[in-house]
Amino acid sequence: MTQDTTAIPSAPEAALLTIGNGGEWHQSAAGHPALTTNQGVVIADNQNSLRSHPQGPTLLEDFILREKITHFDHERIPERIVHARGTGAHGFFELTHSLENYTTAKVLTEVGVQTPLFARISTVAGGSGSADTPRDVRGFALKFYTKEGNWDLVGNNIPVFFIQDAIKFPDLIHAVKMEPDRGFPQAASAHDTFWDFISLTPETMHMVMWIMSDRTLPRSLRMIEGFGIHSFRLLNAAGTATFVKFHWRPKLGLQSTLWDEAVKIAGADADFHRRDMFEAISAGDFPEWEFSVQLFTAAQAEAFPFDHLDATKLIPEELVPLQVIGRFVLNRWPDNFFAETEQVAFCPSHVVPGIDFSNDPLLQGRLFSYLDTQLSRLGSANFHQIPINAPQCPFANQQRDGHAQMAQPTGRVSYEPNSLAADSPREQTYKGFRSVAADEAGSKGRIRAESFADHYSQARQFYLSQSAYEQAHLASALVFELSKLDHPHIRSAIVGHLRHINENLAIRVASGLGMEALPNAPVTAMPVQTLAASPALQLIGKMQDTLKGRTVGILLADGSDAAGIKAVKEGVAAAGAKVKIIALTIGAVKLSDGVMLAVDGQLAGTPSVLFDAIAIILSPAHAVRLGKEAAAIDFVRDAFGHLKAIVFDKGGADLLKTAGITADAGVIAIEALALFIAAAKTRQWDREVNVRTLA
Ligand code: HDD
Repeated sequence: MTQDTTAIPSAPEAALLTIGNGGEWHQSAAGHPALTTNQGVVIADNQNSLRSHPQGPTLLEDFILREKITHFDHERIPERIVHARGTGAHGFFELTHSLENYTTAKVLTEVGVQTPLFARISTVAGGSGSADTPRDVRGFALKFYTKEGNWDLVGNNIPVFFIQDAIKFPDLIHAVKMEPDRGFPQAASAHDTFWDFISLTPETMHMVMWIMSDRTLPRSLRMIEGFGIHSFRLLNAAGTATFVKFHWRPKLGLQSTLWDEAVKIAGADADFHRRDMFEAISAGDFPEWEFSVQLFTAAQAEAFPFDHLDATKLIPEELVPLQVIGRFVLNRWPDNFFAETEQVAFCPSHVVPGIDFSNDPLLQGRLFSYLDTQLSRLGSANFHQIPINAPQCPFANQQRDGHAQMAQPTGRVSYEPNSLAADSPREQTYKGFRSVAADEAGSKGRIRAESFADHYSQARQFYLSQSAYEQAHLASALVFELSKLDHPHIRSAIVGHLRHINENLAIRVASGLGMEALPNAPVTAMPVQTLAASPALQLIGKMQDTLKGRTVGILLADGSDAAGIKAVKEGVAAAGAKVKIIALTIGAVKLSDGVMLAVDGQLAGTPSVLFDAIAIILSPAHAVRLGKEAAAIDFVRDAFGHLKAIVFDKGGADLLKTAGITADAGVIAIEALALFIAAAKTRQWDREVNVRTLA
């Protein structure tokens, strides 16, 4: 028999299922609500099934057992075919500059109004249980619950895409997902089928530059940009259309990890990004993005040296500047992961009056795919009734019935027009959604526009816009990925493509792969242009001079200098970062002044990859002790190898020496703490040539 011995938990621990048609709650003596079946029958024993006698079989009659197990058996729904691994949060969008000259959409015209929003940030290739930090594009989907209906902006953290036409999407995804005969690799592009597809699909080359850059290794989901990618259209009251691209930029600036770091983070904390977001929002440290648009007319678009309807192209900021029109803030973690983050359904076809699509053939295919996928993923055409998906404005129509119908419409009328129900919903000719009245003429056919034929010029522009460090990382990433292939002809084909992007890049990659000669470059449809470099495409240049959102790990032990630790903690906190205390064991350490200091992480389980910079504050005796611990040596060596700032005291210096670390500008004695704080705001890029061979 169950006993009510515990106190009633308070929210958010309390797990009340509040569905029901009212009535009195059954209460136990201790005040808990009674445990019931889904039919509301109070359960007397939730520990034992119904058996014919103590040694006898379980009885089929046990409806309580059967209901519970049946429900459990059906708890999982199909995971998303792509973007299965995601982190979601609630927030709001606030407009700061009206676009009323361009659109009637209230979300883009009512300055100061806060529109509720739900964001989901995801990796693409891995399953829902995969790690947060593989090299991958991050999906960045926004659902604006506007007064005029839901607007979904389903973007990525990269402004271009792999392919130009949606008909290629299943092939792209089949190529990157784990290979069908062996079921691996999970969440990785470094395998033959992906690069085979890429090598045979030159339109992917621009995106390949982006995915091989550090953009696909974010330090935090709070430190990535977002892009709507496609051109959309805004439509104003006069019926005039203007093309628009959407961008959003993190207030914390951009920051990435290094590849070796990302790999080690996956082992140390597979939930690194999700945990970071959870902890930030829980601490009231709400991530924020600046929201911008690029606006241009059809006539301007005609003059671009590329076709803006081709999703493998971006519009450089130097050509069409970004206009900041608002911001959004993520300030509330979901109450329930499944109900919200898993069941949220984004569809690019969800737009509101005043926002319309363009003829981008990738977008056009997406308009079909997302609605379709929700039907199999969420199992019903009524997925819009799930609270996370329901508009936060009134909605009414004559659609009826279907699986999991939650509404109970009354009356005999379920059609329109009708003369029988005066209060039934009717179309609103002047207020409702209108499409842009575009003239469309030409010959029908399976067509790839000639204006889509240049696959290399913007790839070259991206590569040439990067700093020397970023170019080296990109080349090394290509060497790593291609080194994993079984088929040499695929490697050769990729290097051949690279020759069109930049000969030096091709040489670096070929030499990193041990190729004796450069393979031939494929024939191009048109000459490759050398476009003006666009510094806005860099990542390192977009890091901000701040420690906000960052964490410094202090490695210490019994007897560590209390004054030194206090100075580091205060200095780091003043610069806006968090501090975590790491020691050999969890619990507390006794500092030099006798004060006990609580430990946040045990050394073996809290490697330095989890921090942005480290401090080593040790007594000489403990420096000797820790010098014999592989985890301590790895702690400092990895921090050094990952180009992090390190501050040390005398004992710390001993440990650094034991680990074989030679001081440089980023390895700083505690007496120069201010230098450490400044160095911690970036990576020690100049150190890199001393710690690894870059392609
Ligand atoms: Fe997609 C999910 C982003 C092209 C088909 N996509 C999905 C998600 C994001 C993107 C962020 C996850 C949404 C969430 O968190 O639930 N997808 C993009 C971007 C693209 C893109 C930025 C190109 C610019 N996608 C694309 C194409 C197709 C799809 C061309 C199909 C023709 N995408 C899907 C999908 C998914 C999806 C299969 C899986 C789960 C879902 O839709 O809801 O329908």
